[in-house]
Amino acid sequence: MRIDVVSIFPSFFDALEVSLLGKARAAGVLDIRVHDLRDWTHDRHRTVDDTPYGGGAGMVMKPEPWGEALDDIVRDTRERPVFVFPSPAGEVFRQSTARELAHAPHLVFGCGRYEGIDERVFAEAATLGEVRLISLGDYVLNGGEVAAMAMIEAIGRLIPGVVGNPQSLVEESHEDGLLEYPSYTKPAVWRGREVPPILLSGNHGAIAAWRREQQMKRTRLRRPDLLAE
Ligand code: 6GU
Repeated sequence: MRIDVVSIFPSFFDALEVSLLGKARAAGVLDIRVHDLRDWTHDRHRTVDDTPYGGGAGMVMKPEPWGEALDDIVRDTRERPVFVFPSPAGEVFRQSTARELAHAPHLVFGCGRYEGIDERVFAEAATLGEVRLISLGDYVLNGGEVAAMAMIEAIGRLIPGVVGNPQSLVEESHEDGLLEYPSYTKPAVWRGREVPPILLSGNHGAIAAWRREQQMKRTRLRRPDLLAE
């Protein structure tokens, strides 16, 4: 999978060089290219923003650098990419969103700052591929970078060969619509706290039933909204 990222703070994405995603990149499973939006400016100050038409607080990202950046990125590709613009005004990102996007051969993340990107950029991107505005949830970040990082990690780990043991992908929170069961490791007693004895019983059927029950209990307690769905 190829992923392009456009941002005025490319160093936010340095962390993509570590851990599982870093290994997948080094192995050529993930082709991640991070770009500085200012490389597509032409003035001495490398200006990417301007005041909003109609007035109001804050600044809006100018369309011209975005237009040139997106044109350059699609120039050497055959398939139409999916453009993801992280935005608190977008649809909410879920595990199902990650699964959908993991099938795309080419993703382009456009990270906005300030009050957002000139709306015409989204219409322009829609002539080059599919456009999705996606939010991490109902709270406000300073820009799309941290949101894009979260999405790239959630999507990237679903790509075959990124996570070593594919079974670890199915046995986790949200994959089956429930929260994950509690986990324990050695020692069996730590600071007077025992591991639930059933996990030491060797009875695999009973362990599976206990884990399922724990998943249901936690989900009812912490995320009743998931059971309503
Ligand atoms: Cl995707 N962007 C910003 N700026 N804030 C957010 C968000 C995205 N998701 C939640 N809050």
